[in-house]
Amino acid sequence: MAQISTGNGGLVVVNLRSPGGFTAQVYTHGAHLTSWKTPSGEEQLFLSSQAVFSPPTAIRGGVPLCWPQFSDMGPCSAQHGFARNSEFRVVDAAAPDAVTMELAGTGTAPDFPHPFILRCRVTVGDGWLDQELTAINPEGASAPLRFTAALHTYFRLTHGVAGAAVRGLAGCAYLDNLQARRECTEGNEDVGFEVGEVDRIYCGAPDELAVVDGPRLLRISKSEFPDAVVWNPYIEKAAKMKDFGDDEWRDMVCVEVAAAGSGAVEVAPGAHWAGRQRLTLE
Ligand code: TA6
Repeated sequence: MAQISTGNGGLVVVNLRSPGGFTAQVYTHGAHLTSWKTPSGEEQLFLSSQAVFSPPTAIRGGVPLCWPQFSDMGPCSAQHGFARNSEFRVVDAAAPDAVTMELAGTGTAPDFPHPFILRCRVTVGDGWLDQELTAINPEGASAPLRFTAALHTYFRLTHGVAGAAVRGLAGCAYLDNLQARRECTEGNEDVGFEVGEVDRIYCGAPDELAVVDGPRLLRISKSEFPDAVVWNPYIEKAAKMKDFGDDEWRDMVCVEVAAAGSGAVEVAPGAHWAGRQRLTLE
């Protein structure tokens, strides 16, 4: 059985442990994965020291769920949709190393008038972590369920941004959010973060990527998420975010498996879609 306890801000958190002692924490607020640690306690995810644990505010760091839209790529008024601001319910915590949480909609939301069931399952293993997002269009729904999405992962850098890169994107087309989403092509095998904000949606990105953190490598494997978003806010953007320390841009990078630039996912009534990421420590 996974252990349920009271976390930051008095919020409910589910504590997972792998057979070899790796741990993870998932809050029911936003089904938000906030921590993934090695047996010796080394944190792999970035969580801002200024993060707010007060719903409906989204927690800054860990893995916010962007659904039913990534950024402004959908009908919702809220950037990244409403899943990360919503209270999920635990539907399966029978195993010590995994939890499934669920959010159901009846189609009454003004900017998303569709019934849906959204599930997030996190499993922590010895040296790896799996996260699966499943969107169900209920039987009898009158229309397809259409959404964009991302697992907006904040990775913690232990050797600073100067020694960091995202590897595996050479030749991939991307939309540059800093140039009105102008379409570009990545010329480097390693995307670095030393000269300014990076905010790019790589379309049709390879399913195998890696975060370089000095001598460390953290591998990302994705399925059913065709795209990958890479973001580091750098100095100016960091200073503008109230729930983010001015210098914290040096300690993190976001690599977000996404269904965004390649277009929306469409699920027929009675069907479902499931996107996954596996994070593996080298
Ligand atoms: O990660 C890509 C991005 O869309 C950036 O443009 C930046 O806005 C970031 O998400 C954080 O968004 P948030 O709404 O969490 O402040």
